[in-house]
Amino acid sequence: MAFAGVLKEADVKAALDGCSAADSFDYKKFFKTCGLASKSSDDVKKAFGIIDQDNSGFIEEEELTLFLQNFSAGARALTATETKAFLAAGDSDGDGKIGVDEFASLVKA
Ligand SMILES: [Ca+2]
Repeated sequence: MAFAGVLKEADVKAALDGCSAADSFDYKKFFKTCGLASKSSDDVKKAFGIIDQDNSGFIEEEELTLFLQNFSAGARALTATETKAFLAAGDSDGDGKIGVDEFASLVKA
């Protein structure tokens, strides 16, 4: 997985299992369960870089939809409802995407 070396595989599996049903994704629970919430800000930045697949410096809506697949290639895509809720929770300056500081706040929420 893309987070090997940062997160424990069993924790990631537990986090993914916890949101396997459509519309059950809860970012607070996910970040806590996978272990990212208790990582250093360097590790959180590293995670941001993985999720920002096109290296634009922002996590856009399309990248948020595929969020779970960064943790496991076989994971489901987020539903439109989940993606919108996730974006709304993170996008504090209202530009429609999530920057690294916004991401760090989400992870530590
Ligand atoms: Ca991006």
